[in-house]
Amino acid sequence: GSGGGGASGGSSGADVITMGFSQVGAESGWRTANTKSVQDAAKEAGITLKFSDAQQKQENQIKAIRSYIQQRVDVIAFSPVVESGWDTVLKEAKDANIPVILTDRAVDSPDKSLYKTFLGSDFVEEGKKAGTWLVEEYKDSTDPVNIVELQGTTGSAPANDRRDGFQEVIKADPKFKVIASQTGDFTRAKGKEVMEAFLKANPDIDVLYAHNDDMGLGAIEAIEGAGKVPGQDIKIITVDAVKDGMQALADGKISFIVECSPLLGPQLMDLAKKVVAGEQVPDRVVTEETTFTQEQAKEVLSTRQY
Ligand code: GYE
Repeated sequence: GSGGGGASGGSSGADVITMGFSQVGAESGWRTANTKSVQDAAKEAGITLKFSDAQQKQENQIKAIRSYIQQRVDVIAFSPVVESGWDTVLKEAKDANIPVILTDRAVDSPDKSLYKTFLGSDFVEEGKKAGTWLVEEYKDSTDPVNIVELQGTTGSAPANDRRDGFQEVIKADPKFKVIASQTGDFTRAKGKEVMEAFLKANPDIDVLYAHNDDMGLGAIEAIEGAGKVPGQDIKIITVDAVKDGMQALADGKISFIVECSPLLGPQLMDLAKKVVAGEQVPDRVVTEETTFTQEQAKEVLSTRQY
């Protein structure tokens, strides 16, 4: 595929497609499952994958994208670690006639012509689902509900949107108070560390809202370390529904999980083939997702793929 002189990124007809993929990192169980999905799907689709891991750093992603442009891959796909600051490099790809597909996370570039499509979850919707569960859970109580929030990576689409969606739902009732909110960078280690600080500063926490399972799992260690019972003394809501999260949910330590599917690989490869062939694709492809209670987690745990 690469090296040819065709109008769109150098691919011509029957050639094998080469995709340059810049992954965020390996920060969570979700990310590990997402990487595997992309790699497996590329193999399955006969697409040559050039893969790089940016270790949660935007500068590394920009470098990777520039190198894919230089190598004249047929299509670039990436999961932008943060929303802002992509216009320049996306313009470079566009000028080189290499189509770009956003996967998993969005960018805030006003110029939508800088990428072909965006495949991934509706993170605002996920935040709303988390808030809706909470409102229902406390519907019979008038006491204040003290919430602490472990946010995802600062400036990332899922952190911004999961915060906003949740706020939008809980703000209707002033009894819900977010008493502390800080980033845990989507990792277990940071989730634990920040939760320890939350527990020291706030003796009366009712609920933890963690933007992903991994931070919630780290926080569980902190809660247990402080002599409290996760799921009882402190109710925990998380997002993702990876295996370890679902296990903690089935065990009663997590109270509710909003699903976010990392299995984007097959759809990504389909979109890539169409984009390289010059076919029209929808500018937004939203992943289908559900939610899980403790009972539901027990039922589906054994069949969970990731
Ligand atoms: O929820 C989190 C990961 O961007 C949807 O990134 C993804 C998020 C996911 O680190 O676990």
